[in-house]
Order: sequence, then C-alpha cells, then structure tokens
Amino acid sequence: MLKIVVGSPRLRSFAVVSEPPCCTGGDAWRVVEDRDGVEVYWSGRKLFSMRIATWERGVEITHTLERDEHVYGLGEKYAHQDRRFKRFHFWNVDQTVHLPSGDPMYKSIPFYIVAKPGKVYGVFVDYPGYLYIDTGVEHLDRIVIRVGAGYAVLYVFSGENLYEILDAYTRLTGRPFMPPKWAVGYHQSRYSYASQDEVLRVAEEFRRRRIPCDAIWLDIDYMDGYRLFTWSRDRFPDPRGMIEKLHSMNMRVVTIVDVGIKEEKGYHAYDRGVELNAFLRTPDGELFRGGVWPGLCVFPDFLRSSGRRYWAQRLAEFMGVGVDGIWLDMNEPAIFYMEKPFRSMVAEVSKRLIENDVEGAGNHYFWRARHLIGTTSVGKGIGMVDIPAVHLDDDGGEVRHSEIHNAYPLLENEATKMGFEIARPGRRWFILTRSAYAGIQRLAAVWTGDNQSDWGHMAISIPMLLNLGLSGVPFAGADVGGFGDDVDPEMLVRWTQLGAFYPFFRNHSSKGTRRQEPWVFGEPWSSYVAEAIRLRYRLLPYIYSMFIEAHRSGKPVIRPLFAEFPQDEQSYVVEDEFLVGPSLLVAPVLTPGARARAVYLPQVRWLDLWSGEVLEPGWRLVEAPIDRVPLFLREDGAVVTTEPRSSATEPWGTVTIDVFVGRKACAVLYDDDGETADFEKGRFFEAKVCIERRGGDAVIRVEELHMGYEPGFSKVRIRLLGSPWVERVLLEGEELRVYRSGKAVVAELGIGRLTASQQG
Ligand code: MIG
Repeated sequence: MLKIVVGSPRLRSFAVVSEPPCCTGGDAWRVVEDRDGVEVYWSGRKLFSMRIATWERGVEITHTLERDEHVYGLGEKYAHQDRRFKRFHFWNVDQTVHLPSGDPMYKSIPFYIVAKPGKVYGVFVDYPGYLYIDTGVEHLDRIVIRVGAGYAVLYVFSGENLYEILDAYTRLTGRPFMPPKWAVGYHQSRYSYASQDEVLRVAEEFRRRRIPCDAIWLDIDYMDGYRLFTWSRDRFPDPRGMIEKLHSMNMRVVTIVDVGIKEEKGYHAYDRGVELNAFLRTPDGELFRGGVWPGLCVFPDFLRSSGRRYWAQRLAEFMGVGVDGIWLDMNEPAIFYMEKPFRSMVAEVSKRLIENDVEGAGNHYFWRARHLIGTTSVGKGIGMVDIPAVHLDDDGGEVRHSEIHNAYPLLENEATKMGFEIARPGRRWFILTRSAYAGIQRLAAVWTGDNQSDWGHMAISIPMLLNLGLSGVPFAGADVGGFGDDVDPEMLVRWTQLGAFYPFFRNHSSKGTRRQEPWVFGEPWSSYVAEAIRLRYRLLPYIYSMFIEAHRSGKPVIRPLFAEFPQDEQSYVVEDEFLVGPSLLVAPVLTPGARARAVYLPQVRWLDLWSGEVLEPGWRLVEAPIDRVPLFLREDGAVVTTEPRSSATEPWGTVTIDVFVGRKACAVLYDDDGETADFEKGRFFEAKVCIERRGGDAVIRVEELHMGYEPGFSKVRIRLLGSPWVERVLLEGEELRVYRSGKAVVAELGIGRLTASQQG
C-alpha cells in the first residue's frame, strides 16, 4: 500500500481502522518524480503517472489510464459494470431518481479499482466531504479527482490479482462483519405492515405454504407518530408478545430506525438528548432542526462519543422487547424541509458550487447542484446539499457538517453496533443501512434504496451490487420486486430468481403500490416464486461459506466474471451474469417474455446444472423457461447444497457436494452456531474436501480440517457431475459404494468417516 498525503488533514479518518506502520509499503513500491508529477511503480511495473495541484479551496489529483483499462468500484452508483468515461459525485442524498442523471446516490465510497488482463490496482480517496471523480470525460485517458478541501489523503493498492487489492483495502478499512445465519436467508418487508396482527398473518402464511423466510420487517408505521424508539399503542399494543410469537415460529424481526428525533418536550429520546447535549447545533448555537416524517426533528451528533453513547443507550433499551435487527433509513441524513425556504437553498447552493469552480467543470457542477438538492418533487425525498449544522468532537472542537457529511451514517452505524453490544453482548449484530461511507462493510449490510418495479432497474441491480462488492461491501441487495410502482407476475418471478443470489435477499415495496408477497398472484406464479426462494435455501451451505470468506479476506460473495477469469477480455464487461463465489455462474433472465438467453461462459468448460450437459467456453444460447434460472458449474469447481428448510438456522442434516471434476475440484464445508461471535475463537467446523481424477478413479481427500464445532449435518453426499470417466470413487484407498442418478455418480458417507480420513 502506498499512502499519499496532500496538505495537512484537519480531521482523523473515519474509514481507516488499522493502518500498516509505514506508508510507502515496502520494497515493491517505487515513486519517481518526473517533469510535472510522479510516476508510480509496483513490482517494477508502472501503474500510472500522477499530477497533484492545489488551489484555494481544493485539491485536484489526476492520473493516467491506459487505453484498455477498465474502472470498477466507486460504491453505489446507478451505472454500468465498467465505470470508465463517467463523472461521479460523492455526497450522500436521498436519491429518488434512479437513473444515471440521479448521481449522487445514498452512499459514498470513493474507492476504485483499475484492471485489465495482467494488471490491477486500487485507489482510495479518504475524504468524507464533497468529492468529484471523473473517470474519463474531461480527459479520455485520465482520472480526475477533486476534493473540496485544502487536503487529501490517498491510498494506492496493488497486488497479483483483484482479491489481493480487496484484501488490502479491507485490512485498512475493516473486514466485512459476519452476519448471523438468519440474515443470510430470505426477508419479507413492506412499507408498512401496519399492525401486529398483520405481521403475524404474513409470517403464518409463509409457514403454512412452506415458503422459507427468516425475517419480517417493520417499516415506519409501527412507531407512535414516527417517534424513534416507540411503538404505536393502537396498532402494536404488545410488541413483546408479537415478537415472542414470531420467534416461536423461527422468524426474526427487523425494525426501521430513522435518524431524526422529533422535537417535543416530554418525549424521552428528545429530553434525554437535550440533557446530554447530544444533538447537532447551528453555527449560532441553536439546536439544528430539519423536517422529516414526525415534523421538525433534531439530529444526533455521532461525531462525539457522548452522542454515540446516547444513541446506543436509546437503541438498546428499545431492543429490549426482542428486536433482532435494525434497519437504518434516512441517514444521509435526508431532510424534507428546513425552516428556510427551499428555493433560496437551491440558489445558494448553485452559487457556492460555481464559486468553487475550476475551469471546465462549471457547467456540470451547476446542473448537478439541482440534483444534489434533490429532485423535482419538493417536499418528498429531498436530500440537501448542505446541512448548516455544526458537530463537536471529543475535545470540544467544532466541525462543520459539510466536512464530514458522508461519514455521518458511518458514525451512526458505529453507535448502532454499540447498541447491540449493550442489548445482547456476545451475539452477532445485524444492521441494514441505506447511507454509507467507506468502511461500512465492518458494520452493516446495505441495500440500494428506492428502486422501481421495472425491468431496467432489475438488470442494473447486477452491476450495482457487483461494484459494491468491489468496493469492499459484500453484503448488499436491491429491493426484490422493486420498491416503487406495481410489480407484475412475471417480473416478480424473474426478480426473485435473481434475488435468490443477491447476498442480501429481501422483498420490499412501497405504500400505494401493489402488494408483492410471494403468493399475491396465485398459481402458477406463487409456486415459481416459492421455488426461487427455496433455491436460495438449497444453496445456503455454499453461500454461508462465502460470507465467512468475505469476513476473513474481503472477497465478494458475488463476483464479476473477470474476478475469476482475469485473462479473459470479455469477462471485464459482461454485466448480465455473475459468479456466486468462485464456482457458480448465474445468468438470470432480465427481459419480459424471454424463454432463452445468451450466456457468456468464460475460459473453461461449464456444466449446465439443469440439463447436465457440458458446455465449451464462449457465447451460448441456453433455455430459460419461466420456472428456471440458468446456472452453470465451473470445471474443477464445486457447490455445496442442502434441502431447503423454513429457516436458515435449522440444521442442514445432509449436505451435497456437487462437483464437476476435470483434474481436481475442492469444496469447503463450513458451519458454526450462526448466532454468537464464538467462531472468532475457533468454534467452527471447516473441511476442505477435494476430489481428484486419477484415470478412472475419483479420489476423495480432506485437505484441511478444523473441528471446533459440531456441524449441523451428519451426512455428506458427493455427487460427481459431467464425469463419464468415473469408474470408482475412493477414500483412503478404499472403494466407496456409489449409485448412479441420471448422469451423476453419487457417494454418501457419514461426516465422521470423512473427517477421520484426514487425521489418519
Ligand atoms: O421517504 O420508511 O428507502 O425502503 O420503505 C421514504 C419508508 C422513507 C425510504 C426507504 C424505504 C422505506 C421508506 N423510506
């Protein structure tokens, strides 16, 4: 890692959790001054030439891009997989325009990866105020970074492959948190389930129909007048009883928590915050107020540890009734109105942006200013460009909100995690957040906000989520079925088939739109939707093992093709299919009426998991009837599946390793208690099971084994697919009894027999 500091940073970093001792990161790096900047080399290879300029109120950094390099990452953007030749703004807003013109969005993660066959590096610009990154509009072959402050901090990462970059980046900004097992299941949400009776009816419907589901989500209407940390007495008279009932059905409850606290004397969260001086103030020292759902609100100052403690305490108390997870919304922070008229805000903001202009960018800034302010609809979903508020740090120093705007939700997430630690020490926490800054992966899962029931929004969710993964945030999803507008039957089926592979899998929709629980369209649609959800639960052993891998090294759960096939040019741009882990390729159907689709199969042979056919690499047309999402297993790859249960927390009983062996394929069996942090102390089960071809023999070996936990499965089935060469299956030289099922050769053994083989 190479650290570049321009000027002198005024504030501590919020993203960085552990910085390696020195900055030029060892011998591999070389920085050479040239006529107007520096050239940066890693391992003898030139990455780029960089120029740094400072002007009165900002820093401009540019560096070269080679003609055939691609750009990825940059967090949540409504943009295609390759992010080159675009301009991006980093300023968290409640963005209702989910279109390219709707940049910026809710999250700001100024980290990008530049890649082409044989070369890859990453750059992280650590500044939580307004930031602009141009990937090739102002100059075809340069990246331009503008920081609206007198300083900038940059980190450059390189390595042999993409995963080394993500490893280094998540070492610096924190490893992805390990979620509880239930959070990896299916989630059902609606804005809003309006009473505890309705919540229970929805939960019972899932169980009655045997559709797996792990959590029901409560949106803002559970509260009393939108006051945070309260329950409506009429509609939710007995939250504890409701939650106990849900828990007895093996369902969890996640409640939304906004960020604005209603300004109202006598309301505990307000009174307590005033007492502790926990709220943001205006430059004149008044409480800063902004209008959100409950009317005028005040906002916690998460910069101060006292502000974070205040929040953690309120939250922990609220969670006492048994709430399992917290959903942080409106935390950009989004403010609908301020006491000052909206129109003058627009004018002020445009003026300020133009004043801050540097040559050439003015026009762009001007038009974008209107988007920064919000959207065409005044009064709803407006994200403010500036919030005239002041924070205090722990030493009593003042910090303008605009200097740390993008980090506000990150600090809120830290405080929220503290709340979990108070309410349920030793257990894993679960937070979903809408707004974020770099480093969010260590604290929360994210979703992409208010999309629409629209085929285009469904398709673009793939590059959005893949690039979040390449921004260090593996646990991400988009609202399945679409949030706004009315879903139709075919779209719900196809979207659920896609969502089954989102790392975060939640169906959610807005007030005023058609209901979209799995059964709303009746047969045959409801069966197709249910089957797609079951597919997720079949794949849980494999997907869960990807989460532990993400937690250990920052590897994404879902991956663009080039992550695994960096020598394959085409892999760099395909964005309508993706990999889950290293071995499973998913090619969802993204257009209405389609019953087949083109699939690009990179570099190796692939096994069609529906037909059992072995396919050569390249472009193929594959069948995709309405009840089927095309799935392919990589040669020398493996997936681990189980029978679907109603909840992800139920023991798996038997797991099946599906392998397609060319020379050798390995599967990872992983399990832990799914609830506590004990896995960090070695209380987990892990076995790397490899199957190697030796002539007509398939030889099974356990290559690595960790037995710190008794896994929730006792039987392992090994299913050899696409392997007509198999004559015998051997374990420790002993031939196993096998049976044939279709074209597959199957061996079954007890987990004890398998693990004993390694120790011997
Ligand atoms: O202004 O809580 O993105 O998921 O259902 C809308 C109501 C506020 C926006 C979130 C959405 C949620 C909705 N919220």
